[in-house]
Amino acid sequence: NVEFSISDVKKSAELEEIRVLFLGKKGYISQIIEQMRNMTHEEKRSTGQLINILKNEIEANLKRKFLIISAEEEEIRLKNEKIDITLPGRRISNHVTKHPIIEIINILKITAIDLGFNFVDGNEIVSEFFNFEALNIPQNHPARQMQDTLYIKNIPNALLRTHTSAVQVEYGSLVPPPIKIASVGRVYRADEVDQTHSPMFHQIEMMHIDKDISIANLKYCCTHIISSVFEKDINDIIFRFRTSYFPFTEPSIEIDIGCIKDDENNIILASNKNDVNKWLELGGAGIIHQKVLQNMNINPQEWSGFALGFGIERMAMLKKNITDIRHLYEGDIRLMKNW
Ligand code: FA5
Repeated sequence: NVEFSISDVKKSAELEEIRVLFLGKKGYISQIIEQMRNMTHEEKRSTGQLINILKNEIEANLKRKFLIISAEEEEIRLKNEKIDITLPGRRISNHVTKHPIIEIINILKITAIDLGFNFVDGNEIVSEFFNFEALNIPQNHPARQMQDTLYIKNIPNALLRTHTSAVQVEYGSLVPPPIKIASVGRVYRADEVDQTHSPMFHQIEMMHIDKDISIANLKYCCTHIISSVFEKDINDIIFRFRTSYFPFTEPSIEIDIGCIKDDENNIILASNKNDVNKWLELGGAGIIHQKVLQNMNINPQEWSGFALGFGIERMAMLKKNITDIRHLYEGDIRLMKNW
């Protein structure tokens, strides 16, 4: 009878029910023991032996069955938990993209390396000498005034570089020509903050000093960079070279990108010259001034060079249709969405 009911069992929980039914406090075995109260000494002895055998037998059967059932149950559980590695993956998030500034910097790095420039690092805290004097910016120049430049308190002559041009003169005074270097980094100015101006922004600087460097080399370099950054044929981008003035280059030019500014102040790249109603200044450049070459101990009779400095935020804004430079620093995840 016992064996019959145990062999029918399918679940380990049912086995426990059977155990309680036979071996539990109020189970069959206990009931038999209860009835033994009225037996003679001899009867008690023989019945007790039988009960022990029966009890052991039941326990052994339960155990055997439990081992079989639990193995089966384990197999079913593993089968259900099996992972189907052929299922397609779940898309995690399309918010995980590069910050627009990093994206532009990466393009600039690849492009500059393609053009044969080597990247060098510069410090963000520099001496007045490398930020200004070595670049032929005299003491009384407007850029030297306190409202434009952030000086380091208590350290005489130390300031936060106002442009990456500080890197090139320092490098040029350490390494003899030919020199072909580029540098990317943060620069700081006590500028009035507006849609296109931030007190901290990024620049890329490129400097090429060699025999017979001319403005043609500079123009080629500028157009190649603009074309790479906006991922367009240069003929499909409206831009202009405009004569300008920098104390450290002569002649000096600035590069403007033709844009359309709409009623809501959005600034977007123009694809037709006639649509341009706003020229956005991207950067400055020029043929390195003789005095600056001399400051780097380079003989202007023998060597010539060009230098350029582009604003990276402006490129990011135009490429990604970001209407306000401040959006680039707000840490709003929507800035990265779908880019
Ligand atoms: C310079 O900083 C020169 N050092 C560039 C240069 C290098 C000229 C080598 C000649 C030879 P400028 O101050 O114009 O020039 O700044 C260069 C670019 O930085 C600007 O065209 C603009 O794109 C960007 N820029 C300037 N000020 C800000 C600002 N406050 N916020 C964001 N971008 C700025």
